[in-house]
Amino acid sequence: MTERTLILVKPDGVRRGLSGEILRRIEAKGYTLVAVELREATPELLSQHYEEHVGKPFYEPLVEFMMEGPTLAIVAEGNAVIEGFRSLAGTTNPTSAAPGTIRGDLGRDWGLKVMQNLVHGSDSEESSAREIGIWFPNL
Ligand code: IDP
Ligand code: MG
Repeated sequence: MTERTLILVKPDGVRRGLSGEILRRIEAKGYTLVAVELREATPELLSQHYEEHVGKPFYEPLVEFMMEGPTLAIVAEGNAVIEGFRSLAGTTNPTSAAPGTIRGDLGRDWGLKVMQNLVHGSDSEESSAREIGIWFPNL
């Protein structure tokens, strides 16, 4: 089966009206959309999704941020899509993310406890299988 990844347009991206621009970049790159759904994250879902960050200083602010509004959950498909989308997204910190990337072009530091950086993308085949199972158990 072709590789799949879980992408989230986080609440800052949806609120700022950037869902379409982010979907456009995924499609323009050539990846196929498998699922696209506007969702309200719950603390239970987020503790599974961000399992590796539970207990870190930015964990509570991260959960609060992810519940500020709806998130656009996306599954995209294509060869090497996991690495390819991480490359489109840019590095975690939007201040230093390269121009040309989603975070580099559209994100900035807002002086908050958690970095608002518009998107999430799975970082490995293991994470993508786990995260797609959390957000889209029927896929
Ligand atoms: P990633 O989203 O680039 O994979 P992760 O290290 O998995 O980055 O962190 C998850 C999310 O937590 C980030 O996207 C960002 O919103 C937030 N975050 C990560 N590290 C920090 C930090 O040091 N300070 C504040 N927020 C952070
Ligand atoms: Mg991550």
